[in-house]
Amino acid sequence: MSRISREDMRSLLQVYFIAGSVNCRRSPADTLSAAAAGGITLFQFREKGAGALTGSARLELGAQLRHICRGHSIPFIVNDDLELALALDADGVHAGQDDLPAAEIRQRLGGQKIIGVSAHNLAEAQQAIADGADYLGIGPVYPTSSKEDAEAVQGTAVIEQLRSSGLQIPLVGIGGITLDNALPVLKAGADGISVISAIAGAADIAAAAGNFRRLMT
Ligand code: 3NM
Repeated sequence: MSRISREDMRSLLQVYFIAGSVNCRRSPADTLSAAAAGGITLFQFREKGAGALTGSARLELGAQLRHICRGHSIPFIVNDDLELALALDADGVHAGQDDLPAAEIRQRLGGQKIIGVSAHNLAEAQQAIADGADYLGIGPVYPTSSKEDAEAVQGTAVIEQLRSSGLQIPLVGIGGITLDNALPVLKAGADGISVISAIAGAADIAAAAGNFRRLMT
């Protein structure tokens, strides 16, 4: 099987929802089901932070969320943990700069799975592309309280810089993105937005996801 095309990847990145149990006010399954019904295009299981599940509880939650994604034909990406991704037969892995290099993940996961990498500057972006990343996550665009070790806020500057340098890899902006501040991220050259709290923390999760989706059309 061959790698996902850039155009297919761009479509999937439009409304990229990330969550783990610590981000959800309702159960993670209810949260993801509502977000999927509302129109998210990609999901990442990110079980991190104080109180995050470990061991078999983490595996069981992952399997439950993977099942929900399958029911909605939404690809299921696992944050950081290659072994968990393999155990769940995830559709891909997202790696930070401190995680396994994309080249190693590609070798273990095979050619057809999706690999995303967080990048904060041109050098990291170029390395990730050389290593075989399918998309890059660029952030934090705005201040965020969802990631304890987030780097300095950079606005849309890095996205603009990567695009003006001629990079054509699919990109998603992340960090503090809401309905009110999402448009500049797209204008800067991102193919989509990635959010935790603007969907997981919304009073009406399906409506929030639907509103992001409408912004993309
Ligand atoms: N990664 P929210 S910011 C998971 O900068 C994550 O790479 C970031 O959550 C990065 O939408 C972030 O609630 C948290 O701000 C995004």
